[in-house]
Amino acid sequence: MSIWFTEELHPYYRKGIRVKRVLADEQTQYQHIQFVETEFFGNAMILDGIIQLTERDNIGYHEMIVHVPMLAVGKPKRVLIVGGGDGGSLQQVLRYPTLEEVVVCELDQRVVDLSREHFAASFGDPWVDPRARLLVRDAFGFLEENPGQFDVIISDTTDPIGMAERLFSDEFYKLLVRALTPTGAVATQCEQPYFDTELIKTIYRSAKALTSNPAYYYANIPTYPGGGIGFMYVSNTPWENGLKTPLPPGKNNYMNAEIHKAAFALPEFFRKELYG
Ligand code: SPD
Repeated sequence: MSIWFTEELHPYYRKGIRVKRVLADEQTQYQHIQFVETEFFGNAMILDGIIQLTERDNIGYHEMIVHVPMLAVGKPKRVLIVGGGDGGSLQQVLRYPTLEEVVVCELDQRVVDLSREHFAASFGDPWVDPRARLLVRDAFGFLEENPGQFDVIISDTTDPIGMAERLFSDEFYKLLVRALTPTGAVATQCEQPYFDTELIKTIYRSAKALTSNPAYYYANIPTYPGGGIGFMYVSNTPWENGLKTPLPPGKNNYMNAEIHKAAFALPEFFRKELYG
């Protein structure tokens, strides 16, 4: 028997992965959570019908969303992850010896619980590290209460649908930047150049009004629409500072010095749209 999971994030585009079996299927107060074992990509988490991560290709996403701002800042001590309940970004943040505390602000406790169960082979259990603090709450209120606190903020979110739409607003970006230390840096999940051009342009305009060195960068992730996803780097500290900083101890599977630099090179149509 063969089961195909088909994702339709956009009405004009579909992609599918072959599933061996369903590991979990729950409706929580916030969303429909599914964990599946796939034929090629290992275990995968699907939220409201959209693939969030798979064991095989999550590493490009998590290494790029985490290390680009962390390396730019240099010696990050306090880090906030918005969303990120699956633990993938947390695992990368914990590699930094200078880190004193990482707060993960995740809305849905079940994302954390089920990820601990089904991603243990990939992520181990990063939650047992004493530097990790889980807050099960909405990030808006937390950001409002914590100005000037974080060296790095990673916005590791779902797509801008339903409740998550606010996480792509100008108001949210203002709160992110306000919660940073003066030389701090933010990286956000910032969608796909082909499918989300207008959204990314709007976010870039917000980022440009708030900081002096924002930039968009990209990673290849086969299970995301278009085979990849982009990130918005938002900071007064240039991202290029990170090119001089060595990677933290531990193994990288996607990012290296060449990828770090090349990720900021954009296809011409999109570079013109974004930067003029
Ligand atoms: N279109 C899919 C975007 C998924 C972004 N969220 C990934 C969460 C991984 N920690």
